[in-house]
Amino acid sequence: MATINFCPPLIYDEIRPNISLGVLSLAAVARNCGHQAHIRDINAICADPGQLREIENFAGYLLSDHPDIIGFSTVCNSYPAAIRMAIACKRLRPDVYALMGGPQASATAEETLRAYDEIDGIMVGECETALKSFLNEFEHGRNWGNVPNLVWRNCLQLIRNQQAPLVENLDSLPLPAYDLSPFSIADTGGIPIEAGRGCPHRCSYCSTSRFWNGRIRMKSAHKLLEQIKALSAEYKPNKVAFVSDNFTGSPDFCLEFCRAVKAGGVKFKWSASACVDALNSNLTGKMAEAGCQHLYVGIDTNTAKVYKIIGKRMLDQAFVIKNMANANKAGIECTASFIVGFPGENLSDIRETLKLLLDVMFTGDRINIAQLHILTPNSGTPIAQNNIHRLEFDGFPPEPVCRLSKKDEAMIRSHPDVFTSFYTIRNDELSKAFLLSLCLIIIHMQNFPDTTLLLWRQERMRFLDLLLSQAEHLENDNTNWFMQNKAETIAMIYKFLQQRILPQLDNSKKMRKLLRHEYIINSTAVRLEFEGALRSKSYGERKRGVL
Ligand code: B12
Ligand code: SF4
Repeated sequence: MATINFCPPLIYDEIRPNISLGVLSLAAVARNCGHQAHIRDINAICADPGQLREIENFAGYLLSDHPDIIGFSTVCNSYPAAIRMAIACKRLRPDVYALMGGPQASATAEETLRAYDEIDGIMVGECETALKSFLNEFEHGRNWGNVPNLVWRNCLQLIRNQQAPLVENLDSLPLPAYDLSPFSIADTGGIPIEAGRGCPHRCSYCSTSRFWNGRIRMKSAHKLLEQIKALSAEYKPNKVAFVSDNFTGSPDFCLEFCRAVKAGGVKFKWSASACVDALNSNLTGKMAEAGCQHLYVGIDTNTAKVYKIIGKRMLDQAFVIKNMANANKAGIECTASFIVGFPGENLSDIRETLKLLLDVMFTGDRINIAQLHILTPNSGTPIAQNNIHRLEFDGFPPEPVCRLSKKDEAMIRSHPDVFTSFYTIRNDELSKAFLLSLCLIIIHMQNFPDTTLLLWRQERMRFLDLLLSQAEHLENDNTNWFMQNKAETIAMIYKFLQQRILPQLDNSKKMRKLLRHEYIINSTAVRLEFEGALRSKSYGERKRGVL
């Protein structure tokens, strides 16, 4: 019997219930084959995010119970930390096998093994089948050439073994080992259940299609209901967060699932991810009837030029707004995700994206959350490969959620091929500081939802131009707003709205009152997350009090 300790990816922005289904699925596989599996999740034991800067200090914890193998699950933004942890573990216990898997290690397996001798092997792609074989070889013979999906060193040579076929029927996978998670499932607010893997699209910036071999596979409606019933009985919350790349990627599956929920008479609330083009009134109506409350919707952009760069069919702006309104009318709130920073994107493209973003926030009776991200060129994606010579790194991550230490920074600079996603693609017209400032304004402006709505409805393009000019202003400001705390940033947005926008309006008395009111709510409860209590009431309810 082998013992394997799994380490989930670090979540930086806050230490929260973090259920990493990938490692729980593998832990279930290991246990079913008679091995011992533990989850060693630093997210669960680290009370102060500042401690993550010296991540090496956690090596003793990761190695507790004396495992034979330490298995790191990796995503792009915590990859330097994962590698540092692996190195620290090897220094403490040179005999432990340091194994890595997950999207980031899979995309950079050879590059990582070449750069870091301490990593013994990387298992790429879907690993339930491969892990069984690895654990078997670990016990009997260690002929690593027999283990599918493994990239490993044979003397000094790197060997990439063939990959096992994808699991044909996801229903056949064991239930993830939820019982091993150090987080209480009851605290998650929604039991995370994997609904499927893959997506029918192939967006040029996304690592998914390569990772799951360009296929979409969903569990059957029957299996999902069976798992929901079992998990709800055990863990109580009657909300489910479906985990998959694109829950609506197969509309047939989606309709079948909604039918099965209705026929089964099961009542639970759920959230999922979706593509905006699928959200017709029939589907959204059925999803809402089946209990869907929230959708995470990728919209990305709003110009033909950028759609072409992404490799997606251009969607008409009116169609996107109509589909978002369909979801809202059915009673589903949405988080809509947009991206800026594509190669060749210019200010006028960004203006179009922001126009759509603001329209989407206020489509119907409900308020939607809008996210604006800077493009991260993930390793191995077409967009990263085609722009390899335009990648730049300025010492800051492209998202505020991950704070880099000096050690991380040095690693990223030394190995751009391993840590590509920390780089941005040079844009001759728009600086990264400008794009970051814009993202920051859009994120935090949403703490003033009613003021923003009024400004957008009354002023439209004048408001948009002021937003863009404020981003330019911050671009040239020496304060690093991404390093400020949330209260300081909200105060900055308040000042911007109060001092730069309202004085330009003819009749701003009502707006001033509203802005002040929202600022007070924020100051007493800044700490609320966007998706928290501030937005828990339907927008319609609040709007009636305002307009
Ligand atoms: C749910 C989810 C989240 C949740 C995380 C919840 C959680 N604790 O896991 C939230 C919303 C918080 C989130 C945040 C982010 N996410 Co996310 N997320 C996903 C999503 C949709 C599902 C993850 C999942 O559970 N998959 C199901 C499991 C079964 O698959 P898996 O984890 O890949 O595990 C399999 C293999 O990878 C492998 N494996 C995994 N770990 C290990 C470890 C070992 C030792 C071995 C051998 C094998 C192995 O075996 C598993 C079974 O086959 C994926 C897309 C996807 N379909 O996977 C994106 C995805 C992982 N996210 C991604 C990104 C970019 C992010 C963010 C950086 C976004 C941002 N800008 O902030 C943050 C990073 C947060 C963090 N540090 O973890 C990217 C990662 C790309 C990359 N190259 O690294 C993905 C792939 C989406 C995409 N298409 O680009 N995310
Ligand atoms: S639709 Fe979403 S999950 Fe599918 S390829 Fe595009 S970005 Fe990735």
